[in-house]
Amino acid sequence: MPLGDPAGGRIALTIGTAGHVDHGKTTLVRRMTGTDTDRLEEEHRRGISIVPGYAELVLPGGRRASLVDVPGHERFVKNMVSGSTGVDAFLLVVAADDGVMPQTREHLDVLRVLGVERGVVALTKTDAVDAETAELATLDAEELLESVGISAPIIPVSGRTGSGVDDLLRALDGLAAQGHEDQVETGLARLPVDRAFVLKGIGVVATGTLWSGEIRAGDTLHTSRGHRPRVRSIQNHGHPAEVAHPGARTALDLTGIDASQIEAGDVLLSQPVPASRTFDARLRLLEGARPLAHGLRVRLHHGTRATNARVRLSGTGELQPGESAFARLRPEEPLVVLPGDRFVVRSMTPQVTIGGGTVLDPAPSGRRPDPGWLEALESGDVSRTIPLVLARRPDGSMTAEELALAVAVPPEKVREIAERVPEVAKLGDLYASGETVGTAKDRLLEALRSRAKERPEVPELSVAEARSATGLRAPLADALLDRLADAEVRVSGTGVGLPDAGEVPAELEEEARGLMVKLEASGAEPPAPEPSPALRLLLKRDEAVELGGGLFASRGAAERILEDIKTACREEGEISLSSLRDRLGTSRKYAQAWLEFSDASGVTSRTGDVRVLTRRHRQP
Ligand SMILES: Nc1nc2c(ncn2[C@@H]2O[C@H](COP(=O)(O)OP(=O)(O)OP(=O)(O)O)[C@@H](O)[C@H]2O)c(=O)[nH]1
Ligand SMILES: [Mg+2]
Repeated sequence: MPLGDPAGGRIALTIGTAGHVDHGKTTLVRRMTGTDTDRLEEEHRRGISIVPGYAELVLPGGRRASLVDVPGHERFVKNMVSGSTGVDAFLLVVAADDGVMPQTREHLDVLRVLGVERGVVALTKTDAVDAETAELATLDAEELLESVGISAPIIPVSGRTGSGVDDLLRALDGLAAQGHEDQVETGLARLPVDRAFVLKGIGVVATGTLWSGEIRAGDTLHTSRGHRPRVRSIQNHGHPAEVAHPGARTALDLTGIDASQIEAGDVLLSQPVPASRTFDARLRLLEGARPLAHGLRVRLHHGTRATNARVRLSGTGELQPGESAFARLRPEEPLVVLPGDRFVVRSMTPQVTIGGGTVLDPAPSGRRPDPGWLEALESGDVSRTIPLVLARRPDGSMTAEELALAVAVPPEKVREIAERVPEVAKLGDLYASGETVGTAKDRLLEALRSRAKERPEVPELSVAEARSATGLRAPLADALLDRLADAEVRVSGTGVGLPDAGEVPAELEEEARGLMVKLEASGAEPPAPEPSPALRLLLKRDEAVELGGGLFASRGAAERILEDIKTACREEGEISLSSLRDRLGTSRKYAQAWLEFSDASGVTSRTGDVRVLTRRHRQP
């Protein structure tokens, strides 16, 4: 950043030139900035501009503007469109000796389609014409502006002599004082790449005009193709900079990416945004265009990318000139589009600008556009659209940042609105449809109630079971459990239950006591009770043990028999099935069950036909 820069490195305005070939755009830019925006040898040789060129303009009030000088030749309108994305205001150049020509009109169309409706007209080459010719050209320009409903001052200048240039600079300063177009600060940094190349000794460099957000040295960015380059350093209009601000002509020195992995047309993002294979939009046809039929293929320009796309119109078979409709666009190459983004549409043959539009839904569901939904999105009423966005993701949830991108408002605004809108539930950092969350909660409580009924002795669901009972995806389910914990449910180390789940119903307690008496009384011949809540309660409390073969004993009886077995082994050195049978005065079946239990408890181990004490039980 240059020393003493009052704007702190910020660009007050990004201005795009426009105008017919040879009308004097580059000459005027050079006159105002001292920068020759025709960098290519071929441009010098042919005397025309081919690719957009960039210059920094310090305005009389000290504000800084970024100037994009576009080519006027009809063959390079595609480059003009790419250069004009991210522009706030136009500098329409009309040569006094030539008047309004086809690309004067087409460039203005492109700018209008991109939503750039303020600017100034420079009537240049006034040094080369008489007053009458200049007057005619002025009338021509006035008529053009009027025909498209744009008002802008028309300032006579000469790029050759410099006359009128001060007036022009003052007019541009007036625009800069108004600042940028209302840019939605969604918090996302987005840089459509217009050049990517390898600079010897530096590495991969990508350049473009930063659309939104900020990029800092050290940031890791995301490309639409999933690469994650890191920003080693930044230049703004050739000055080293710590941070790139919106509107700035930015060059990024990147690491972690090969030159083959990034190209003009890509976009660099501060967070990953899925590229759209199809999107829904409001599509407008220019007044002078031919009617557009449903299903037609067009050339779609978005950011610095141009691709073929199929247009499906909604509610009409043919779009008339000057009219608009909802449409679904299916680009041949996936595009990173966000709500509110503008795009330009050109016909395939002849290649002329026929219209453009505004992206409404970058990830539409359903087979055809849903007009009710698109109208809601278009209304910009986020208290209406946020609940709709969430309701369209019945299993899911979104963060404020994700919602911000979906409805094109800043995340703070999402938080503020979501707070007030009853259809939106907030769980931790996640937002979800109130209805989804309500249903999930009902499902969970129902599952807990039925578990308590079926298994009153262990009336809990594991956390995994509780999650799946909600029907929500894990992060949202966990957030819901968190929210309900301590009030509506009890979450403990053992699982999730209803708050009163710790208390065992009195009848069950009584039944368990009765069963316990039975187990105690049966001594060496344990019963085989039906599996019941009472039995499971005793097992859970470790008051009863399972011997195998469906036999259950009280813990006390089991300990006594194990002691007996230990004593026998210590006396005899070993114990056999028949000796235990005689000792307990029972049948082979029970003796066998006890020996197996003793083995399972680690008291004995089997060697041949007999059991011996395990090492740990050899000493009393
Ligand atoms: N007499 C006169 N000639 C001019 C003036 N401005 C530009 N020219 C001449 O017009 C020709 C085209 O000028 P450029 O500035 O390259 O025109 P351009 O609009 O940038 O052309 P493209 O970028 O190819 O569309 C050059 O020969 C210039 O010298 C002017 O104010 N007076
Ligand atoms: Mg030029």
